[in-house]
Amino acid sequence: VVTDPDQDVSACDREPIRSPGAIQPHGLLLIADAPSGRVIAGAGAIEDRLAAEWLGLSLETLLGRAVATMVSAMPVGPGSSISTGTVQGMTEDFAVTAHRLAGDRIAIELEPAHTETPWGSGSPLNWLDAVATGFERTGDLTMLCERAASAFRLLTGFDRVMVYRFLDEDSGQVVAEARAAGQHSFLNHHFPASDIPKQARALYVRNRTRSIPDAHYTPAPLRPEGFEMVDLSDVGLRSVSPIHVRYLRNMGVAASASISIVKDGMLWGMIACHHDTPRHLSPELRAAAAALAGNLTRQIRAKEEAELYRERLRLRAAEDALLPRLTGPGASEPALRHLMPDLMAIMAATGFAMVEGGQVHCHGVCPPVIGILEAARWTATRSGGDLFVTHELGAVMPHAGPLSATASGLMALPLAEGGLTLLWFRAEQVQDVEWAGNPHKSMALTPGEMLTPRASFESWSETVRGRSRRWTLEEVEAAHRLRRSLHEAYQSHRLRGLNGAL
Ligand code: BLA
Repeated sequence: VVTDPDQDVSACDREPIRSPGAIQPHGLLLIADAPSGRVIAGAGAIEDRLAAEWLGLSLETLLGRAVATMVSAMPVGPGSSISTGTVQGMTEDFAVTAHRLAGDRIAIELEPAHTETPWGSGSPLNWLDAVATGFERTGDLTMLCERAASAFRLLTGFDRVMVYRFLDEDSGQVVAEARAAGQHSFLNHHFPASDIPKQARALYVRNRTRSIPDAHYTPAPLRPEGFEMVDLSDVGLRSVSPIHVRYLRNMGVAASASISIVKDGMLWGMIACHHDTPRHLSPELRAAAAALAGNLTRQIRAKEEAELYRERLRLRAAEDALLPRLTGPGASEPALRHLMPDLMAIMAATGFAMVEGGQVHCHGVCPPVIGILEAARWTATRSGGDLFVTHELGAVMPHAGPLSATASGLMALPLAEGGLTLLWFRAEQVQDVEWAGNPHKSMALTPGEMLTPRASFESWSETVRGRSRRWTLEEVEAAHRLRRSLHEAYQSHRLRGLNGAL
């Protein structure tokens, strides 16, 4: 469906975002030669906002002694950055940030300094501390993310603030949201990996905040000619990929800001902020946002670990309750059938089946009987009588096509002793989202618009076709334990009545 070569999503990973040769015009950029301290290039309305003459002048002349001294004392080597306070422009104050570039050059960013903060004249540290304590007190990951969305909305003042979490294969989902009255919701929406391409994700690990104050801006090119290829990776004013700008405009977003959530060196997610009118995240707020994201990450880790632990306990408790009924005295095939809802629930499956010889008993949403029989036969051969687990049956089992919608995920437990197979099914993830009430349905897709949340969902749907949510390690372990218990029950002939063949 993609006809415009600009919009070929596979090309997204090749978009040269590090050296766009231009900046966003809300600020000014100066590039100086470190040994001489002289300005050799620049971008933005320098003549109107800082100094009529600037090219070839020294940083000291243009920005004053204090800034020049701090810049000359910066650690050598690309990648180091330093905030050097504010300087007075012709009609406004600028916050100044310096970055070391390759080739013994220095980039100086000047951004509007004014800012409103939720701590007012109080201390940012106290404010951040109070919010972090609030994070700590939340009961689980969902509540933590909801609280984070509210806190970041309070901090940034943006109209819509979302916690965007990366999932399988770098696709993502909005897992929490705080928004102003009248803003539509993106909660639970899924997006494909290409919406935040690989090189952008890598850059957001290195630079933890990204501000795009006006999606309708005109890029300000680096001048004079010859500086187009300068690497602006660390420069916050860096001009934005035209494709992403179009995406924001198509979404009706005038300003966007993102804060990275980096866990163990990996991008866990992002706080994505939208505003209906132009809005800048000042350097002061960006620093606070990055600090808050650090606190959030620590709490995410704590909640994830607690959740894993709870999940283990839940599975163990459910098994403990189920096993005596499955294998204890009086266990029989009708009893087993009676327990099908519990067996399905314990694995968070969408369907469950018991196959015994040519007989099939089903619970929940299952594929047609003939498909179930085929899956039971095929998995038993394939796994050599062991547990078989997949989250994309269509990719491993021949002719599994018709099973895909209801059984993309399959966990098959053959109990050779009884000629009995237990099968847990998980529906295709797209199907899952549809059942939950597809949130993307409400988003209109205008003909020709390939970059909208609705189009993103289409593209996400295509990439996850035939896949279910993955089975967790804990669930697979629980299935192994179940297998051992049932096996022991067979050995001691407690389940004799279960199958005529025994
Ligand atoms: C960057 N894409 C981004 C960013 C976000 C998203 C948050 C960070 C920059 C910013 O804050 O705006 C994606 N934003 C989303 C998503 C939601 C959201 C999913 O609010 C959900 C609600 N983007 C595309 C396609 C391409 C693409 C098809 O949709 C292919 C070229 C590219 N996105 C793209 C690029 C960047 C980006 C190149 C980097 C922009 C930059 O930092 O210069």
